[in-house]
Amino acid sequence: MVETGIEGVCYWPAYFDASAQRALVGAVSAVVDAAPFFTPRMPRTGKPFSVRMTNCGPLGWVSDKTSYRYQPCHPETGAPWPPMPDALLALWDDVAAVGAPAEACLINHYPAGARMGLHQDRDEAEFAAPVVSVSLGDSAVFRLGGTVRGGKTTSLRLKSGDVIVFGGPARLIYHGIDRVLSGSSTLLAGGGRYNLTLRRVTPLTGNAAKEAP
Ligand code: MD3
Ligand code: FE
Repeated sequence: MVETGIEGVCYWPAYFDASAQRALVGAVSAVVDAAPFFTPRMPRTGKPFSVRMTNCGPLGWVSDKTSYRYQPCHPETGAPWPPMPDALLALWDDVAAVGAPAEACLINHYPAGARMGLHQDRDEAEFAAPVVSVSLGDSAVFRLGGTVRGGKTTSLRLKSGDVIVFGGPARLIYHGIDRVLSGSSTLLAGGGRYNLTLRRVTPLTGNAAKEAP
């Protein structure tokens, strides 16, 4: 683990080696076969995101003209999200330090040119649990700010196999992806980048609530 100088942000460069990355891509492909990528849209305006999304686990994040929300089924097929791969449950157990499993894994696909503007993640009902991010494929220029919009920001290059955890005071920071560096990895056959984010969505209860950091 590497210190980032930002309280609550833990960074594991190359947490997954090349063979573990290939296994994860296989697991993501199986998820995508069952739950195809959809194009999320901004609430109200309906403007499409440049990032495509799908999910696995009991709950998945979706966004359409109505709202941002978590739901148990795919917005287009109506099928329940596929189960979370064991490797991701094991990652959560290793790095999240909360006594309850991840409930949602959002899979973002960045084709060449896609980006994600600065935002906070606040659609979960539990901010005591961290968000755990895994990067696969092309490297990305990741921007992190503070908990208020308009503050100072720093940037970090996330590479394939990197894991970064946002907990405690960092759980509600502004963050986004400025750009993806096309051709920086050969992991994904079609190029581009995947980002997997593991989250707790519903409130921690019992011992998990008492023991959360
Ligand atoms: C800091 N994803 O899915 S990963 C997102 O690379 C999202 O696709 C980006 O922002 C991506 O919401 C950034 C790093 C990340 C993810 C979630 C966070 C940083 C975070 C939640 C809270 C604070
Ligand atoms: Fe986010």
